[in-house]
Amino acid sequence: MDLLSKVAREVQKETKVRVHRRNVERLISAVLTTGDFWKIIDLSDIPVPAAAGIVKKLISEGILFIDEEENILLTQKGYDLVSELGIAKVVDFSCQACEGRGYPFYADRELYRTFVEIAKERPSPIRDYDQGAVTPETTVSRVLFLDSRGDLRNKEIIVMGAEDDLTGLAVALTRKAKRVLVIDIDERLIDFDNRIFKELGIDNATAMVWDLRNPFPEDIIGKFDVFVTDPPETFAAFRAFIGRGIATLKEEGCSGYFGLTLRDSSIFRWKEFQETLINEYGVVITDIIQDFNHYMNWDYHPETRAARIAPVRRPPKDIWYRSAWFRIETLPGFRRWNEPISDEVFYLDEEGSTT
Ligand code: SPD
Repeated sequence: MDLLSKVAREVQKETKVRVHRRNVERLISAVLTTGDFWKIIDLSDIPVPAAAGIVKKLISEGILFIDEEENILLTQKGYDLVSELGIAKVVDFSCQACEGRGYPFYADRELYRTFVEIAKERPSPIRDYDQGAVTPETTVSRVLFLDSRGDLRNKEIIVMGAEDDLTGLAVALTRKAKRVLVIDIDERLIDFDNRIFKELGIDNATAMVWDLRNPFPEDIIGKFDVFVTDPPETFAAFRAFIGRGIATLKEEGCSGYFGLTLRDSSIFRWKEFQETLINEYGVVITDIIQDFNHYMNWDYHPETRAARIAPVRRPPKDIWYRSAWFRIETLPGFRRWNEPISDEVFYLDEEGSTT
């Protein structure tokens, strides 16, 4: 067995996070590109525990080392391996203007300016609910994406469990939807939205406190054209946010949007998520835009498992936490899931670490 396969196997055994040989190869590519641990994760697209495990294992194999400034670097043995295996640096030719999304936030300058101004007073992210807000550029691009796919104008839209991103507020600000309902567990965000709706005279939008672990009441089931959410990556949260989101949709041909990250879940889990969407819920994935969502760093990082298991103490400086933006559509015979969640594992499991 070659070294990369051995590292993958041992890291998987120790961390319980599923990884394969090419994850190790990609991480070495990332080290050729940056010495910053958090950017290495960003470029490797693997969960933090796996990245930390691979870096530590490659250090013990004499392939990597950490310098006094906590940069992760290749040793001479590492460079020899890179040359033997033909491992190349990570390159990125994605569009810098739209930040790789394909939906430039500046296409609606008025919305962007208004949103940025209002969001200055937003409540800060808290650890209790795994909060970590996306950039204003991301939020506005989400709205433009919805609009471009025919999922905004005169539509009834529910935004669930993701209002730290203020996507429901941004949708409401366009005044193009027929109705907007924002649901979140955090009363601070609900009060913030309701205050802005009142101040701006937006009377077709309302916000309501709800814990998504609880089933939705009947007056929410089957009443919306579009749902938007951004769950933590555990299976319980996937069901509570996305299963319940699908349950709010009126009929076939309705759509749902959500973010899924590879920083807190593996590509193996993505396969299981996708199987659940297709086989259990009866929906189809129409779009996946990788790295669409850019999250601003959160103040509680030093308290997280991610910080504890990292091979460096230096906290992230730039944006490193990103997620893909999914769009799904219901098909005839789609199933509405609205069961209670009793699972203890809601925000964190072996693959997640940033809460
Ligand atoms: N705890 C870090 C911030 C995480 C924000 N949630 C991202 C969910 C992606 N589906």
